Amino acid sequence: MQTAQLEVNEIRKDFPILSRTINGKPLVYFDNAATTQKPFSVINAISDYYASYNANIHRAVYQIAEEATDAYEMTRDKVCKFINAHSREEIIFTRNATEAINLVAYSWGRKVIGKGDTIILSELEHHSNIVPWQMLCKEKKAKIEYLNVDNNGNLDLGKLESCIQQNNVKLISLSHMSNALGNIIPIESMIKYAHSFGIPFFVDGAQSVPHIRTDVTDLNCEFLAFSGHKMLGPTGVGVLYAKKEILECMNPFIGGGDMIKEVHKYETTYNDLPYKYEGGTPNIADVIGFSHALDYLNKIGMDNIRRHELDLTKYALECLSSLKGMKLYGDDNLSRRGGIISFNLGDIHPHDLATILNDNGIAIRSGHHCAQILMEKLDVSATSRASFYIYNTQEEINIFINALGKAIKLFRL
Ligand code: ALA
Repeated sequence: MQTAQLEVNEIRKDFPILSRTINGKPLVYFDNAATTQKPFSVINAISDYYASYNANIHRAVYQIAEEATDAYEMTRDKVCKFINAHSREEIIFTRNATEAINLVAYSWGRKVIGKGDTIILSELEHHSNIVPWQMLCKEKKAKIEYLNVDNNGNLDLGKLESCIQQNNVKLISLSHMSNALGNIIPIESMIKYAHSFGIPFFVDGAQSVPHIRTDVTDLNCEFLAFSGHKMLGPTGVGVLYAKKEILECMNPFIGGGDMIKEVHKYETTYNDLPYKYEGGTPNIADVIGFSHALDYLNKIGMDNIRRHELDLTKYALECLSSLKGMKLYGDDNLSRRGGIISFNLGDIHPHDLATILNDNGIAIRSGHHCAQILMEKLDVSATSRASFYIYNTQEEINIFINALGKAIKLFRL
């Protein structure tokens, strides 16, 4: 992996929010696993659309409608290239990764999953990669089997073989990177293994695609979901990648305008891919904004982003582990982690800790991180979570450690 040091000080100038102060202190934004900040290029692209060529897409022949259609469709081409899909027909815009998973559970799942079938998930999953499958399985009288994790959140891969042999497994759906712990799952080998039994594989890439180079042609997964807002883009834009032959066989998710070819009184024929899955006026402005987020990430380079986040994570873990009362969660092996650190400090409740950090200008997430099954497994109700991105620095980690030191004193740990 050829990597270059990020010019973080230059990068920071592109993000207006980073010059804000909170409680008189510079904002230290460490909640990037929840959503990332947006550069000027993304913000400006959205207002430029509304100011200069706001029109609906795919419908009209006048100039601004064509400009809007071109800009929207150009984003699809960029996404296709970004994840190295075979064709733009395999890229469906949704509201977020959650909607992409629900789309597959609804349109593919209701066709393929039947009574007694099994879907394999893991105890690491975000609620978005659990609840849609539970809803499907309840309706179809199918079942879910969970791959267990150990106390560091590492998957017990031994169970996979027996689970496949003992059940009629129709799908394996796993997040590539845990949103709660940052653990990275060996999906490359797991996809190959699943395929050796003819089982399709869904990758929840909400936390991985923004941080790790993702190549769906290499991975050969059937499905991949991710969200634009976790990778510098606006909220309200998600992506479903699915293999073309699968998308062709699925039923539509949302019925309405744009997803049809012809509508008659009692019958409708559906539009070609990818439009068949994009009923109604889409989120045009934000899809266009997302295109500029992809440009920004491409300019920096995904391998450089990964390197930067590993450096920050290594430094933060070293500093955190020297603090009194610190309990760190997640994989001990740095190369199997992303830039997410979950921890508890003595018996300070994570919400209290997050409040103290906020007093110092620092934004972290506290709570169950939409991963209650994992929290139960770790025997905690909540953790504090710091998560990094391209604009974060070692100096910010020092400010964070300093603030944690104040909390230690305040709570007399
Ligand atoms: N999935 C987002 C998170 O982990 C919201 O915070």
